[in-house]
Amino acid sequence: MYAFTKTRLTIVIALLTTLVTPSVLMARPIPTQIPVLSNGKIVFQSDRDGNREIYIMAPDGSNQTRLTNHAAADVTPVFSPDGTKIAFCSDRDGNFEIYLMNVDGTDQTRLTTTPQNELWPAFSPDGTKIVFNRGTGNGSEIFVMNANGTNTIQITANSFADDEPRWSPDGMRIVFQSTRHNPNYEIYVMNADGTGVDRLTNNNFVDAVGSFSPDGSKILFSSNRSGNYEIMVMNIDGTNPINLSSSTMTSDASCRWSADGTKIIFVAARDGNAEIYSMNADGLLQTRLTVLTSVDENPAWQPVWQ
Ligand SMILES: [Ca+2]
Ligand SMILES: [Ca+2]
Ligand SMILES: [Ca+2]
Ligand SMILES: [Ca+2]
Repeated sequence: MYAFTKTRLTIVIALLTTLVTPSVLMARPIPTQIPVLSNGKIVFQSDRDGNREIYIMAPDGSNQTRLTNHAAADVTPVFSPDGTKIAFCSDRDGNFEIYLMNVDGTDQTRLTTTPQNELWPAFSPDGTKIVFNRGTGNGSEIFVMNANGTNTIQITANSFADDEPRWSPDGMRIVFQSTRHNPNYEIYVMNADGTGVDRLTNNNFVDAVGSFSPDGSKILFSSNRSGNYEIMVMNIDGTNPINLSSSTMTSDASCRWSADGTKIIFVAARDGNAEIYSMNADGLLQTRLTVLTSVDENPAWQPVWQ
C-alpha cells in the first residue's frame, strides 16, 4: 500500500512539475487583461427623412445620425460581434439584398446578388458567418453564408415561412420563427446546420422575434398571447414564459438584448407611432429613445470590447 501511494505521489509531482515548467509558461503567455463587453450605440431604421434609412444613436437617444442616404428602403441593421461593422438590407439594386458597412456608414458593400428578397441578417458569434432569410416564392427559408457573402447554404426547406433567425452565443443553435405547424408564428431552435429542430411555443397567438440572451440561458421574444403584443422571456426549452413589458394598452415588439444582457431594446407605439424604447432586463425603467412622428424600428445594440 505504501509503495502504491508513493508511486502515485511521484506521478502527481511529475505532472505538477511539467505544468509549471518555465518553457510551458513562455509558450502560452497568460493574458494580462481579459476583454470586457459593454453596451455601445444603438442602430435602427426610420422613415423620418422620407424613406427608410439606417440611423445610429447613443444609448440615451442622443446624437441620432443617419448612416445611409438612398431613395431605396434600407432596413434591418445589426452589428457584427466585434462591433465594427453593420449588416443591413436594401432594395437599392432592384430587390432586397444584404449589405455590409462600417459603423460610420462608409464602405457600403453588397454581399448577396439574387432575384429573391434577403432580410434579417444576423452574425454568428465568431463573426465568420451570417444567417438570414430569403423569400423563396413558397414561404421563406433560412440560409447561412460566410460573412463575405460566399458559400451560401440553405438550412430550412418547407412550404412555410421560416423567418428572423438569430444565433445562440455558443454558435451551436439558431432561434427562429416559423409557420410550419401553426398559421400564427411559433418560436423554434435548431442546430446551426438546420438539424435538431425543437418547437418552444405552441398556441393560437403570434410568437416571434426570438433571440438568445448573451449568457445563453434565456430566449427573448414577442407575443400577443395576452391580448396585445408584449416583450417576453422564457427558458431555452420554452418553459417559464414571463411578460416583461406589461404594457396592456399598446403593442411591444421587435426586441433585442443589449450586448451585455443588462438591457433590452424594443419598439412600441405608445404615443401613436413606432418609437424605440430601452428597459432593464427585468422590464423596469422603460425609457423612450426616439420622439419623431416617423416609424422608428428594428433597433440593435452595439457590442463594445475594452
Ligand atoms: Ca433609403
Ligand atoms: Ca436579392
Ligand atoms: Ca403561436
Ligand atoms: Ca416615431
